[in-house]
Amino acid sequence: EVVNTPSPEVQRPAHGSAAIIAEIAAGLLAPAAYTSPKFLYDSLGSRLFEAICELPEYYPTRTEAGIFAAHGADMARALGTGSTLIDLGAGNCAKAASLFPLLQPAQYVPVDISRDFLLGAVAQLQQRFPQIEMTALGLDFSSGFALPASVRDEHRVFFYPGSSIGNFAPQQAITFLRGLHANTGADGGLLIGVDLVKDHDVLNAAYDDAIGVTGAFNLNMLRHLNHLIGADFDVNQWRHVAFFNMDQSRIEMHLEARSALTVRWQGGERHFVRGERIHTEDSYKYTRQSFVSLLERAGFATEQVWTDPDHWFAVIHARA
Ligand code: AVJ
Repeated sequence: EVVNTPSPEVQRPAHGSAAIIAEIAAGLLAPAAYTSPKFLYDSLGSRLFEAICELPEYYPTRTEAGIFAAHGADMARALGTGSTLIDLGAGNCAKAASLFPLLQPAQYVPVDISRDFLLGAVAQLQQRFPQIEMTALGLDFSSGFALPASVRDEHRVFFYPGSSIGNFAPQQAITFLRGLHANTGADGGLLIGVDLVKDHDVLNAAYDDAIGVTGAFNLNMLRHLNHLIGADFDVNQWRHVAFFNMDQSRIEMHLEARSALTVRWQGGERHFVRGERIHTEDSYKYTRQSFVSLLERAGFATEQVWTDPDHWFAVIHARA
């Protein structure tokens, strides 16, 4: 094992647990209960998401990887080397790492809410790529964020793969992308992955797989909530529900109470009737045109769109 390599710089967030409890409680107490999908990602949740990416039904990751493999050189030409590559929701950092040989960024800034998971991944990556300066940010960027001074401001490229933008409703996505736009200099850009509308059976299977990994991923949020807000969710009393909502062009994930029950947490409680649901995630699906126009409304000009032969997924390069 190589030891004598630079170690990545680490920024830690303040633990606003009171704010987190208030945020989660507000969702659980709403008439139609909901939670933010960011709470799917504790360390186990991040690992379950990695497992999802290997499921035959979950096409986005491998379809996008195919697009990177086929067009990575083209993307590197468009983006240029020596960039400050800011990887939003980096997770295990595998997607960015696969592009390093072509993209050759000067600085790599992975950002992820699942801090410990991220730090483990970056420590390994720094050993493989000692020449790239790495600054890991373990924070929640979903409601906007300020980049620390240690992030270079030249040639910033925001990398937002995997169609995680789909977790935002379109109007929120525009607000979020405007925030990125404000942090992208004139010489910067955006490389973003977007899942496209397709056959509904394909979509439904991707979020309700045969061996139940996505169900475990969804249910694991309850364990995470127990930890975050001192709740007493019993995972056995809930089941995973996922379906494509055509009117909204989104996959919805819910957790449904198998029987009437009461959940208690630090400072609150809620009764659920049998069949009542907690809405845990949306995953919006776009057409190529609808997403390009969304980018435009956020101030970004689309330069190039790469897709797979079936047009299931798109990777888009846009300029500020
Ligand atoms: C990480 C948000 C892109 O929406 O497909 C996978 C999360 N949820 N299976 C997605 C997810 C259920 C995923 N994103």
